[in-house]
Amino acid sequence: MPIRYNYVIGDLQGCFTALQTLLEHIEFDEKQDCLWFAGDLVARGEDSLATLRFVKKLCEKDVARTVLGNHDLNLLAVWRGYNKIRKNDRTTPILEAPDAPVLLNWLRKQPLLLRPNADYVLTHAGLPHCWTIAQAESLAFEVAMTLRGTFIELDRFLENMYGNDPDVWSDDLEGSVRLRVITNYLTRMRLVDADGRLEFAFKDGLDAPMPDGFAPWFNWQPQFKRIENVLFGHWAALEGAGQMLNAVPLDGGCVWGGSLVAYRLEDGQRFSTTAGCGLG
Ligand SMILES: [Mn+2]
Repeated sequence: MPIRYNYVIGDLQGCFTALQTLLEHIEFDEKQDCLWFAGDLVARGEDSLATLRFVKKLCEKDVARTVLGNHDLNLLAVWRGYNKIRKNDRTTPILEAPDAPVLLNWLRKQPLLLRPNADYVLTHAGLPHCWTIAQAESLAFEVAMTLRGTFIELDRFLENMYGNDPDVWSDDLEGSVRLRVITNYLTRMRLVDADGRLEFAFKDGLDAPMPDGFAPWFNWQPQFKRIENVLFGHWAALEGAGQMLNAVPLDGGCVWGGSLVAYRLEDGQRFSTTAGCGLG
C-alpha cells in the first residue's frame, strides 16, 4: 500500500501517554503512515521504558525512524558507565529492564540525521549555516558509525563526548574531539555566531536577550545555498511553533507542560496534544 502521510514528531522525553494521545489524534495507521522522531525519546517523562520499547517496535516494523538527541546519548553514556543519571531523569527502569541490552544496542544504532524526503532534513538540534547538507550528512554518519561500532569505539566516543570545547567547527578536527563537536552541533545547538561558534548557556525563547554576536542557528543565511527545510526538536522554549525560514521547530515542551507536536510533511499541517504531561 502506498504511504498516505509522513508525520514528524517532536521530543518525546518518555511522555508515553502523550504519544498515544497524539497518535490517536492524527489517526495514525501503521499500514499507511510513517513516523519520524526528532530524538530525545527518553528522559523526564512518566514512562521512558515503554516509550523506548514502543518506538523500537515501530522502527523494526519499518513504519517509524528516529534520530538521536542529547538525552538519548546521555542514556548510552550512563549505560556504559561514563555518566550518572541526572536528578530528574526517569531512565533507571530502562537500565534495570531485562531487555536493557537489546534496547540500548538498538538505540546506539540510530542515526543523527535523516532525510525524510528530498525537501527535508531531520536532526535533533538543527544544522549550522556553515555546513552544506551533504557535509552534514557525511559528518553525522561519522558519529553514527562510531556509535554502532565495537564497544571499544563506542566507549571511546562516550568517554570524550562531554564538553563544550572546541566551540566552533573546523575541517581539521580529528578523532574524539571532531566527533564531540559534530555531536554538539547536531544534538545541543541553539545559538551560534557568524562563524558558527556555539553558545551553550542560552535556553530561552526568541524574545529573550541573547549574548552579543549570537543568534538562533536558523537565523543565519546558509553559506551554501539550501533548498531543504530543517526539521528539529531540542529547543522547548520555541514551543514547537513559529515561522522561520527553512526550519521547522518540533519540540512543544510536552514534558514541561507544553504539548507534543506532529508535523505532516505532505501539507505542513501541525497537530498537537492539548496538554503536556507537565512532569519536568
Ligand atoms: Mn535535546
